[in-house]
Amino acid sequence: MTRRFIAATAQLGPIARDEPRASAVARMQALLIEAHRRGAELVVFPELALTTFFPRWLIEDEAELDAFYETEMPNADVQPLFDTARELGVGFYLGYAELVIEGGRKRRFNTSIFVDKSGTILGKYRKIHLPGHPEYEDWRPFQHLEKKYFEHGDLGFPVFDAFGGKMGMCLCNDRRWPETFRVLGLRGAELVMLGYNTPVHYPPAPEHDHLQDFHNHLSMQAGAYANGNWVIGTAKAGREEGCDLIAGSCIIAPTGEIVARTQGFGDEIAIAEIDLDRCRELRDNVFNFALHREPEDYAVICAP
Ligand code: CDT
Repeated sequence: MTRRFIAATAQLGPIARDEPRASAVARMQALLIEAHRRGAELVVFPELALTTFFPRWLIEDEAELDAFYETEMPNADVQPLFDTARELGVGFYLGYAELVIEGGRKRRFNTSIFVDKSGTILGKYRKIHLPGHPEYEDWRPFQHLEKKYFEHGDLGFPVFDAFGGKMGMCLCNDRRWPETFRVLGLRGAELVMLGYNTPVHYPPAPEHDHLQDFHNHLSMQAGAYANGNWVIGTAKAGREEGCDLIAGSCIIAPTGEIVARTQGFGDEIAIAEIDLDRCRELRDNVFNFALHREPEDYAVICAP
């Protein structure tokens, strides 16, 4: 089986608070059709791609909050994206807010799925590194309430087989943690897909605002290089409900080089050919884990 294919990062511009899911889905269908026209067999959409980034607000009304979550996947709103992808034979990664009832209580996760070319959900990931704060903080110009609205993901960092290789997923803040990529790398991931919503303004350390794009690419390029895997990172970008989100969606080779990236802040794709065999350039050499890792000296990393 060939281990070469064309992939696309499918960046979304802002999604308004009152924008129906059908509109977000139609925008993603258009991107997927364009990606397919340019030869792509795999498309990566952003984190929380069906709605606005609602953790920027304190939402006290439970029904209002619940309306941002999906209780089944696919559902009637998202089915058209599944149908188009299956008809065109394109696999995709999609981030969304997930609400499940377990043991009689609501559980909320920041989730991503990977859907193969036949429309089957092959993999699911629930975000592990939840940034922000658990309660309303009135000094902030906008909130980042992921710690209030989501539970810590309970699926670990799973790796699954697709496109002739091993695939992994993570979400946004996870990319800043080397452990994310190393755990996926130790499990053999050759391509890591991730979506992000990253505000330009970081209220606790505004002196870093001008570094947001740099830190975004630094994290993903380091994750690719130090583990010898491809990375596709996709933004929800632009001025969303008055909050500026970075763009810079990209495809990164195992060498750490950005081989494709978006140019603007709106709906846009960038494509590149992925050759999974290129992972060996790193994995057989400088990052040959079996030969060169020294785990007996790393114990502190796993201590709580
Ligand atoms: N969505 C997400 O994880 N965003 C964070 C924002 C910075 S931390 C408040 C990120 O790591 O990009």
